[in-house]
Amino acid sequence: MNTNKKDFSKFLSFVLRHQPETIGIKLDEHGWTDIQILIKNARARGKHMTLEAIQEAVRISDKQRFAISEDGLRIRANQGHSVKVDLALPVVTPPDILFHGTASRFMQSIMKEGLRPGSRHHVHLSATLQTAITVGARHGVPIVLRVMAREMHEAGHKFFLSANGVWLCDQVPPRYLIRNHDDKQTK
Ligand code: HQG
Repeated sequence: MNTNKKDFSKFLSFVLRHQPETIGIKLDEHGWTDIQILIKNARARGKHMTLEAIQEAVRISDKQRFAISEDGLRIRANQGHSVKVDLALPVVTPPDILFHGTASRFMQSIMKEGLRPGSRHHVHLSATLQTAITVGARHGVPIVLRVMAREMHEAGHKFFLSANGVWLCDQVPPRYLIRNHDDKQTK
């Protein structure tokens, strides 16, 4: 993706996940916003935007970050929000193991407190080791944790699966976390 397209996608993430008010748009309770109002308000604030550019950003997003409603009129981010929205995601039984990629400097705190959502709504977990390594590398030297998802599920923790395949849960207590030691072999 070229820099312009990346910036455009980051801008969409910013207003659809974190600060819709900066361009005067509102998200409904499920995170949707009207595409024409988004375009109009972005333009009024000097951010050039067209329907075609939005449709392309949705289509080429490497992680399928956005969804357009079936009627084509609204858009939302599939996950990653800090603003309060209810994505109305189904509760799903997780696989036995999920992965969480983080950075080595967070490990001490994570092994003490468990995984916390921080500024986001949920803790984000990956289905594959490789994805977790990529997520962790965003923060520094990547470390991968194995999450005993099935055991958590059996103990009553809820798991949700976003439309773009990210596993979400409220928190992960430390007893369900195991350091994965194969990180380097898969690179
Ligand atoms: C860490 C990207 C200290 C956590 C990715 C992570 C993902 C703790 C950081 C999505 C902690 C939060 C989310 C504790 C958790 N003490 N640190 N107790 N508990 N942490 O970016 O999971 O490109 O909010 O390990 O692909 O890295 O945005 O979450 O390192 O799916 O679409 O606190 O963001 O997708 O960082 O990434 P983030 P994340 P997008």
